[in-house]
Amino acid sequence: MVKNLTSSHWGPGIVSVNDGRIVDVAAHPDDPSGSAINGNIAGSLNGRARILRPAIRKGWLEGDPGTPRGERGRDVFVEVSWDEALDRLAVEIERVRNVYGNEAIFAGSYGWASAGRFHHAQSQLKRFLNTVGGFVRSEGNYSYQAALVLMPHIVMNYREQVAQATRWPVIAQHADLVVMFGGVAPRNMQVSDGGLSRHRGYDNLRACANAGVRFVNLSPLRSDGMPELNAEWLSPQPGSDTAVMMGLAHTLLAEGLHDRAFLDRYTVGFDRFAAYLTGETDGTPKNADWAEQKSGIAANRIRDLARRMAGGRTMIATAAGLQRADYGEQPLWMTVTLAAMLGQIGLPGGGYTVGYGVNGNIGNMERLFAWGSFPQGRNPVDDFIPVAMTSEMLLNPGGGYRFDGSERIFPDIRMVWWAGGNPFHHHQDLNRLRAAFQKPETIIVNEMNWTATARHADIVLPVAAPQERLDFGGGKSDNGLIPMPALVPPPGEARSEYETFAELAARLGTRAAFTEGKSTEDWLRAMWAVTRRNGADTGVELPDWDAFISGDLIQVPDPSPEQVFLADFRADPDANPLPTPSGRIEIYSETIAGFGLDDCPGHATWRAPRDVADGLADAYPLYLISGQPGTRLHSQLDNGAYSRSMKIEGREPVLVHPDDAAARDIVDGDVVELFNARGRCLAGARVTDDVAKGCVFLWTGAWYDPDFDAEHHRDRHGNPNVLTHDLRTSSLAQGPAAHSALVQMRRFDEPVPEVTVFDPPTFVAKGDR
Ligand SMILES: Nc1nc2c(c(=O)[nH]1)N[C@H]1C(S)=C(S)[C@@H](COP(=O)(O)OP(=O)(O)OC[C@H]3O[C@@H](n4cnc5c(=O)[nH]c(N)nc54)[C@H](O)[C@@H]3O)O[C@H]1N2
Ligand SMILES: Nc1nc2c(c(=O)[nH]1)N[C@H]1C(S)=C(S)[C@@H](COP(=O)(O)OP(=O)(O)OC[C@H]3O[C@@H](n4cnc5c(=O)[nH]c(N)nc54)[C@H](O)[C@@H]3O)O[C@H]1N2
Ligand SMILES: [Mo]
Repeated sequence: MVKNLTSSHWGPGIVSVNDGRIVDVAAHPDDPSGSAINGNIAGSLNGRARILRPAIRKGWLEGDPGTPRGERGRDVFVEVSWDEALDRLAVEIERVRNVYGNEAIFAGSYGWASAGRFHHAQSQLKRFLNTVGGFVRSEGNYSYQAALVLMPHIVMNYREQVAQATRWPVIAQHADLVVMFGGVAPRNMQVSDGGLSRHRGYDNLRACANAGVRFVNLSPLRSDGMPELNAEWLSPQPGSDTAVMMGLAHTLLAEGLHDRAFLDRYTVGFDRFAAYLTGETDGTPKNADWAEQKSGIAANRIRDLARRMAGGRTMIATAAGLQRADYGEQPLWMTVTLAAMLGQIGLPGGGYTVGYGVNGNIGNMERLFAWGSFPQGRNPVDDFIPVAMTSEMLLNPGGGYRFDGSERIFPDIRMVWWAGGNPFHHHQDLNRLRAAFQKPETIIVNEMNWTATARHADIVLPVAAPQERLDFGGGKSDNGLIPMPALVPPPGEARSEYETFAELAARLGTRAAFTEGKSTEDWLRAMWAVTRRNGADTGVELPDWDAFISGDLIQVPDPSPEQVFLADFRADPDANPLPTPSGRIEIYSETIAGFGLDDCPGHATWRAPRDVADGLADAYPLYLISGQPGTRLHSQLDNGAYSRSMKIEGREPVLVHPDDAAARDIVDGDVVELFNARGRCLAGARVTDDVAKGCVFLWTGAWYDPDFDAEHHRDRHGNPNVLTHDLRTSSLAQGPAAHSALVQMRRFDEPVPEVTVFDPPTFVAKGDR
């Protein structure tokens, strides 16, 4: 009998409790590849950085309303009672609404928060704000913003694409070759939004290799391909995949290996693209020799790969990471274009997928029916910003910008509220974000831990962790329902967001609208009733709430184990047209061409990454890649044992090629400094030929720990976003472009400073200095 279940985005866990405290969390015994990230939970929830009481920044307390004093991020905090925090917050919300209106409140609050259907931080925050007049939201995500905006123009909604991705078992049976741009990173398959009941992807990928499918991994990191795949490893210069794909496409065209019949029947605009590919329009043929110059991959290998791709059943698997880069729309459009030229879209095991590695369920599992959810209500404010424009918005109120063809104006934000995200991990150019975070009159952060974001707030509200509150888990693309009983009490005065918002709503006269008179358990029983009814409608019988919450996790059937992406469209494109203007795949898009954007014209186009085009490579010769960390989810629980076990002298590891290390007198285990004109950070050198020469790979998510006495406010810990730029993919999608940054690196010979961010900030009594 499985007891003490919990659920995280990285899978189900079994919690060991001693004396009212979590001492360990192990993976579920039935999970064939349970995640070691569970090993962070106990240490972080019991850690020194846990927020135990509401706290208010001293300079905010001392200033007049609307004119806070001091500098966010440097200031000290005063711990206060819940009543004082909520009384002051209610008055401040009223003031901001009366003086500026709800359009001055930004609660985009992007972030992963925690698994659990009810205690989802953003849903709680947004429902509360919707009862008091609404807020400016953000649209899209940091994961695949370019795909979200581009794909509907050229194929279809991106989220539906991944939900319909060809399944790996189909690939095992039918494919000869999988060409992975950016790999299918096994470390990333630990995670899926809202959780996953089993990690199935590893066995499914191994089955492909066992069935004789060959893999090619084009990536700066060898380990983006699972070792068992025995993938052939090619490492194009970061940001040059569009050029490689064009070299492949040119070879197909020049050698007559493209599928003209497919292009005629299922696509529009190939001839306009072909005129660019051959150089007819700009004098530059994008052939394999040209692609070699851009990418560093030998022309003969590109030609050979093109022939192999045309010679059998080929799946092109492009990682979402490729589009988190300058002009990130282009490798996507080129993936679709190349797959269309091969003519295998809609065939089992052929075609393309963007984002197999983006979570553990894509290509492995889908949800059969919708789980019950906590309703957010209606937002009376309809203004929004594209998700990665936070700094831009705060620094340029009233400024204009382009997004998906429209012209938009930034709102004038006075209050910022974050619950369930960590912008001082996730956003690019953190020095710029620090400047932007000085602008608002009030910043509120709900958190479990004293992250850098909490330290940059004025009012900080402590939150109970998933294992400290009653809930149930159900992943967005998963088949599992997971009981999440409250196993330990929250420490200090931390409490659930539902309790916090209910009390705040009471002060603002909207308690009844927020709670509808229900307790947490009432809501959960109602959400479970919806889940049960939706199950019954699809022939799945679920137990009642009491039986469920005291039992083991439940798995419901896979709705589509044999799924092949776009099989229906291929079978009959007239009966099943795509939702594009032409009903076909748009290799050339009149719509996008009509937007008149220099940085995203009407067909896939080569653009060099900005730092490279700007000539920064002499001063900063190394490409910085900052992918997702294997030892945690983003920045979550970074002070837990598993995450800390991989650090080097307490710093985040940076992967360095032996030649690049030797050229700088760096050996494995050294503390190094990474820097460019935007910022600098320390990290621990991990010397390995797993990473391509000329690239350094620094995992994202180390809690930002600025040293205000050092140049550029050097981060002591190793957060790559002090080095990334805050320019976005293009004015089409305005997606984050974190993977395009050049840096320099040196051995750090000065005394190595202590990492301070795992300790709480300084607290003072009111009136103290
Ligand atoms: N350089 C670089 N930067 C990147 C990326 C990259 O590849 N390179 N990747 C980007 C991507 S794809 C993403 S998705 C983002 C992720 O960015 P985020 O989603 O912001 O990262 P997380 O660390 O998951 O932040 C979640 C925060 O919510 C808190 N939290 C958890 N549960 C709760 C809760 O119940 N209530 C409250 N109030 N808080 C809670 C956690 O403690 C944590 O601090 O990062 C982006 N940033
Ligand atoms: N353990 C763990 N798993 C996670 C997450 C996590 O934080 N931790 N985060 C989850 C989230 S929110 C997301 S969005 C997904 C992200 O999933 P992905 O987008 O697939 O992940 P990334 O790690 O950003 O990028 C994948 C790989 O692309 C490669 N790459 C980067 N730039 C280039 C390039 O220019 N060319 C080529 N060919 N390759 C390049 C890098 O080597 C990198 O390892 O992962 C999810 N899974
Ligand atoms: Mo993401």
